Amino acid sequence: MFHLRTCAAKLRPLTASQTVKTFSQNRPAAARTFQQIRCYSAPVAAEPFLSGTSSNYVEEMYCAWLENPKSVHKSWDIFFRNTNAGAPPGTAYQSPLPLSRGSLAAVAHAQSLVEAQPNVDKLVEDHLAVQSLIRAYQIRGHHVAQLDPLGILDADLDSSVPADIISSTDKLDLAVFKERLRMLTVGGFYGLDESDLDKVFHLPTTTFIGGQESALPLREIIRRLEMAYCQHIGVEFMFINDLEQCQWIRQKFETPGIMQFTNEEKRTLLARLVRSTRFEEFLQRKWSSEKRFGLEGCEVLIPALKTIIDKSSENGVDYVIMGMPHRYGRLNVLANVIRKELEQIFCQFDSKLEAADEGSGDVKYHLGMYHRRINRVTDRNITLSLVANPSHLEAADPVVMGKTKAEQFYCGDTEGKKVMSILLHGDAAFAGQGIVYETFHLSDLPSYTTHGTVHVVVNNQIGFTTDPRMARSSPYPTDVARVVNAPIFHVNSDDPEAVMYVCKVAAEWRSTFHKDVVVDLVCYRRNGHNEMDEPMFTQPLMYKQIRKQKPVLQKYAEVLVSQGVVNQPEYEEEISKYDKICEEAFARSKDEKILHIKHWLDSPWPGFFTLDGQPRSMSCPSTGLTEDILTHIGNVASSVPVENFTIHGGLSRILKTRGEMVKNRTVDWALAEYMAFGSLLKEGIHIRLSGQDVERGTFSHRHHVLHDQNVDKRTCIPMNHLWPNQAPYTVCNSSLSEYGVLGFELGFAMASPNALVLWEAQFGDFHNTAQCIIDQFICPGQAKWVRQNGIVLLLPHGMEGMGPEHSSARPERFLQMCNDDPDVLPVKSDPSQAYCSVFQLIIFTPKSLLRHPEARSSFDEMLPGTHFQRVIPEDGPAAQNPENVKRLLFCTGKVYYDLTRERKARDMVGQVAITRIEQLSPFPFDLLLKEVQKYPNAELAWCQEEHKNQGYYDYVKPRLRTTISRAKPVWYAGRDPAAAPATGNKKTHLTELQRLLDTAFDLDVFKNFS
Ligand SMILES: Cc1ncc(C[n+]2csc(CCOP(=O)(O)OP(=O)(O)O)c2C)c(N)n1
Ligand SMILES: [Mg+2]
Repeated sequence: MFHLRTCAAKLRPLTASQTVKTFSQNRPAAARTFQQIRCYSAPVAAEPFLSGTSSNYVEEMYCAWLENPKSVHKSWDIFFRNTNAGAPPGTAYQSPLPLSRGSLAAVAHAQSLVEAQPNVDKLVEDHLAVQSLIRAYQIRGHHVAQLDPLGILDADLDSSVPADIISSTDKLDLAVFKERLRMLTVGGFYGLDESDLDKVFHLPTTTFIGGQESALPLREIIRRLEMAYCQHIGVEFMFINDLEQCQWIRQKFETPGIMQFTNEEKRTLLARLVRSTRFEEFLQRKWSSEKRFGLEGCEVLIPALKTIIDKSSENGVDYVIMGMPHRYGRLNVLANVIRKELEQIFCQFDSKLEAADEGSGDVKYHLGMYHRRINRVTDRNITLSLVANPSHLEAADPVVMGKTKAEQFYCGDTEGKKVMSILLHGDAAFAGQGIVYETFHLSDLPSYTTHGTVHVVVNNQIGFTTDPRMARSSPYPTDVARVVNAPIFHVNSDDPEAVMYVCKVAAEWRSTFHKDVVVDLVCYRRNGHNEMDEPMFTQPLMYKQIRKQKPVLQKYAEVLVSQGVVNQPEYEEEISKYDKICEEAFARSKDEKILHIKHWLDSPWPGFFTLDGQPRSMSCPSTGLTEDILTHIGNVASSVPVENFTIHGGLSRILKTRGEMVKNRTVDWALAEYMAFGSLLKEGIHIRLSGQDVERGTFSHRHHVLHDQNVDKRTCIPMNHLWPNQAPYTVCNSSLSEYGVLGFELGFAMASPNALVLWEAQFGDFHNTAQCIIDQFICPGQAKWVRQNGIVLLLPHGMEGMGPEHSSARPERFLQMCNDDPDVLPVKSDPSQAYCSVFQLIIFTPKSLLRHPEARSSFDEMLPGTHFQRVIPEDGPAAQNPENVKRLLFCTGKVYYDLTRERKARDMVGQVAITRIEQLSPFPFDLLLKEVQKYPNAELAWCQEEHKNQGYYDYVKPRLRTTISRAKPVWYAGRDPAAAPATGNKKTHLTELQRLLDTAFDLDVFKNFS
């Protein structure tokens, strides 16, 4: 708009013939875009009709006049001639003139021109009014579209008709229509009146209602606008700030007769509705007292999804990843969209079915699915995957996106032409859950985009028992999608053809612009929240109407029969054919005695598992690297591996220090991370590190992305310059989201077992805004869905006097989720025998230790033959004379450095041994037993800097006691219990620290308790 206004303001007076020549040389024949060269010098403010939306229209007229002065109305011709003849700005037609704008002479001159052409004013105003009217329909027509199949609630929660639309909610009632027209015209919003209805108006290029016509009578303009925008489809798109995209949508919805279906398409639609409807009826007949969260009231969802998939397949997509809640017909989607064998679904209703897999398993409507088949409409292969999900509505959204991104990444689909996602939402959840917003904000970020998701909202106008008028503040449940400029197509789901049409357009939009799009299926929920629930308690009027509502299948069948597209026997035959399919599958389902959850995997990892479903390898190979490799990675990490690249002076110093460390054969944490990543990349393992500010590192220690100080956006990732055939390294700063981004990375990690996907929290405590992903997916995912996931969480943790925030990554919570039994000593001490849900996934990373001079390792500790050490035993003087040791302190993390400093200061290196536990879960019972046995005269104490009710104590103590068969007490040296993770007062922090060190080294302190 700004652009057009500016252009219009620059129109310069030229004679028509002069300008036509220049103009036609400067633009392609068909294009009707405005060329800057044609400039009209009047400032916008001087021509009131050039303000707002009218400038488009005047510009149109001017273009037409330049090409052929006779092509416009005589009044326009005169107006432009007056202008070009030198009528001062604002005086060519204006009446009355703002005195402040021109000289009295100019006013007099203009007045004479206007008087010479008395109809000009009216004509210009009328054309502008018509243009405004067209635009009003495009912007607000959806507010009067007939979207609610029940006809009782307005989909936008507002029953008023926008003031600038000449529509009536009862469009067939001419009297109402006339009254509305009168209200808008008499005295008028538009200055039009009834006599104008038969006048012919030129149409601007911003509308397609004309089809082949460039002008139409006003009556027909209104009728066509009503057809396009106020029937069963409400199109919300005018907030999109891209002209091409707006034109594309206008063309799809305004072109007369564009919504046509062949008889074949209608029959396919009917057949799909038959399947959708009869599937639910079949379940209802067989298991009338079971919850199934059926689709009744939105049966059109199945043909809608199939249309999106057909159309996308036609456009080259061969893998569709879907996410949906447990609700509205998930089983139906599995059966009729993904095409899971019906007997596999039906057998799950059998309460005697035995579970074959370890773990908890999950209810049938949470399980995922992966299926490759031929798309019958396009005859192309298509893979469909429905991601398993928890009850937590919308939680699967970012997971689906992440998986989609990974599948695109691994098949080189850089533009999302082959792999796409479809997300289903409920109206209440879409509006209410913040994760929806977080996920939308990932949609256009370079390292997170999946190049467009098709969102389908099952808008049954209720959330459990809550009326939408109490559940959201936005007009539509879909308003959240506006933040990413996604077009939103609201559609009345009792009009199946309208639904199919918007789904087709949505799929085309995605394949044309590779951006998100929303289909809002305005429907109803025939039953209660589930099939057992009584909806009349809370929605009496709505449900009175629903009881009267004819099912959509019946309605559509009647329409097609009346059109002669099918006849009644054909329709009935279609029904009995599908019923028979269901019955036969039901008979077969009785043979299923065992439920294998692994048959419900959404992301199979071919080759990773044995036929029994066990991972092929659980050994922990040596992690050592040769000196050459260590040196090579170290050298790359301390250099800028591209030419003519200027880095910041401070960074040069950091890299120089790294280089010196490499010469001295030592590593700090950042360099060690480089070594770890670099060596995996060498082995062909893709690594993706994502999170807030991970490229540099929150603590400015990492610097995996170098920035040229002279060229905007020129960056270098040295890690990608290690070896010619290495795997790619992806490191990406994320949006400021934890829930969304962790979910996304979890989804990314689902796609392949041969990748290392890491998510780093800015500070460890921020993980709790992503708690749902941890509690519902990471921890129980394997138990519920037999689905492994290799995601790694890096959580900066440590008590450093920074206050209650930023101190604790809450290790106690992760440990509480682990399922190794504190009271059972594993029979074999091999860690691979221990089964744990959050197995080696959570790493509590350091902050101050990143720069601690003692937190360094030598290359020697990383050479071939070295392994990850689950426990680092005491190796100082205490270990030389273990009988003399009075106390064996166990600890983990950074408190070790405080303990060793204090021990040295107190000259107790021979009396107190300190053993570090590096892997808390699975608990290293075997190694700790050896440690305890080594120091027969030592008291045992656990030391931690976290408060007593936090940290590791509650986890470690019972396990240590089991290790030693409860032969001795395990004492505690640490802070008292507290509600906050840390004090905000620096002095208190230091006092607390000193107290815990005093306890740790006071050899008499526990005497009174024994
Ligand atoms: C995060 C979350 N909060 C609460 C619930 C409980 N719950 C289950 S369904 C439902 C209503 C959902 O309404 P809507 O999104 O409109 O979907 P519908 O049930 O109407 O299909 C609620 C609140 C849940 N499953 N997830
Ligand atoms: Mg709902």
